[in-house]
Amino acid sequence: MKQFYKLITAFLLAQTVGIAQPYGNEWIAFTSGQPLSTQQYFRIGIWQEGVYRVSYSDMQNNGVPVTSWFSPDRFQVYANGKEQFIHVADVNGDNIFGPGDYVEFYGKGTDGSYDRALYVNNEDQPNPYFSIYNDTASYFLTYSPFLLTTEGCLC
Ligand SMILES: [Ca+2]
Repeated sequence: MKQFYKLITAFLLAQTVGIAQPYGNEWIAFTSGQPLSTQQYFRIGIWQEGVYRVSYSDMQNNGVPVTSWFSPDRFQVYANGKEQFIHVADVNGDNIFGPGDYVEFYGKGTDGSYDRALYVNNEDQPNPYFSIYNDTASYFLTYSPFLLTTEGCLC
């Protein structure tokens, strides 16, 4: 009977450890206990290094609900699970994200860092600076329902 309890305990511990593993989507804003995010995320494919500008009209033409995304200090851009530094230009200074305003961020395409895990020996990777699967990195534009500080924390 002791063996049975040990087996059950080991099984429960294994499940607890399995649940505690990160999924890699911790950067997505979920409400506790809800399967869907509370925020909308719009993917921007980036394949070349540079500074990118996403204007009000770009957003409007691609289905971003800019009429409800009106506060310039709530935009966020994520890449590889990390929030990126952005510049939000409120051209007319009315503190409303509207026509003529834009969001800028630095972006670059993929490199071989995610491919590295596929090789037993790192030196077997053909080129560490390029992915053999995809040259386009995914950046995600979102709008926080909360007011953000300059450090990106929720207030
Ligand atoms: Ca404005």
